[in-house]
Amino acid sequence: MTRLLLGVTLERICKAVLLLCLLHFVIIMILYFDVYAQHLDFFSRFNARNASRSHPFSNSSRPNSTVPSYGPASAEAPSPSTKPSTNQSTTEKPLQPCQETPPGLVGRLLIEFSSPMSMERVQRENPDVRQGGKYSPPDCLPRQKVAILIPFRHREHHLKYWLHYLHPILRRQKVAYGIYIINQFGEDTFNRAKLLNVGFMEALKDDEEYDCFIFSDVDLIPMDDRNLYRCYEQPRHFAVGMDKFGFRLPYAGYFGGVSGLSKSQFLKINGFPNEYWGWGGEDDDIFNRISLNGMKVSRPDIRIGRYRMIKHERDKHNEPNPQRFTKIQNTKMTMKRDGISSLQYRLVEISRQPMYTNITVEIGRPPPRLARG
Ligand code: UDH
Ligand code: MN
Repeated sequence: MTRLLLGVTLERICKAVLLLCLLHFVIIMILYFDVYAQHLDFFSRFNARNASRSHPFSNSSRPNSTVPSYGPASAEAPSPSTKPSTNQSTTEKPLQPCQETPPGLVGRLLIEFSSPMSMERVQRENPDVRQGGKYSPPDCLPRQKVAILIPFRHREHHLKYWLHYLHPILRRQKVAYGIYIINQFGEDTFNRAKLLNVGFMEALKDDEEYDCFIFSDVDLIPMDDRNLYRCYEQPRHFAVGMDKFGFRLPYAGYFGGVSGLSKSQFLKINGFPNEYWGWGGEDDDIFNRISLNGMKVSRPDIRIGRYRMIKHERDKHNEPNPQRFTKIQNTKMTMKRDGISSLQYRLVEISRQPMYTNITVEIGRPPPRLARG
């Protein structure tokens, strides 16, 4: 009798322990999904990698089941400019315009920076990227030609990760693009916005068909490939939710990190300011230029516009610019004279690398400080 009772109790304890284990497992899974939702996207990453290896003309891409419904912003129509591709495949059928929503997207992506990265690996995994970091989809005609411009100095480590993640994403997005690294020559104070102005000019010299310009920091990687790298009816801010800001927009007028303007939008605001030396303020000035010229910033849904930034310390010669607060008060006055119309620089070297085009440029230094008072 006692044995029987003991048996029953033991059985119940076992069941309870099992149930607790199950509950624990479920809770862990929920937390895992909530906090590190992107980790669940292992399969999409796997598929994406397979796709990059598959034949460029093959249509048997990965299953599409990981693509959830699209947020309101991604359904937004891009600017209507249509352009025939210069890189058409040799198939007999004429190519059709690329679909508004690319069919092979995978949604959330696993982005991490702990595994080592090498340029050889990036090259090996992106055999269809042409010299200079150029690519056009082989199976459809893209509506835009996009120049991606990256302000740069001494960030080779970050660049490898950027190329590793972005080439496959852009390929899935069916973008016709070229990657330009705008490398500031010398060790004078860094000037992000002026480098981007140089990038605009030099990209157009390289290929006058570019009609869309995307400006990206080298350390920012999108966590979702539904954040489409193209130009829109209004200037676009892509980096809406960065990990360093808790995946939220830090303030309503934030325009930093990754942004995109069509050629005409960029010219309408006279490009970016050349006079912001050191860290900060230039993105707010650009936001002001956009508003002052009657345009409105467009953004992807906050759930889609998520980014990881590779952790780093502040660079040498890019200290916070103490003049930035006063300068952003004066955009209305300065934007007409300071911009693409007044840009001056000395080209040092253009070198075509397999995964990008490097443009090294001398952009001068900040004017000597005016005496205070
Ligand atoms: N950049 C360079 N080299 C430099 C400075 C800037 O390539 O020496 C480029 C690069 O593309 C970078 C972008 O300019 O991503 C923006 O500069 P940043 O990454 O320094 O700006 P962020 O706002 O960092 O990310 C501010 C300093 C954070 C210090 C944190 C200390 N814990
Ligand atoms: Mn950074």
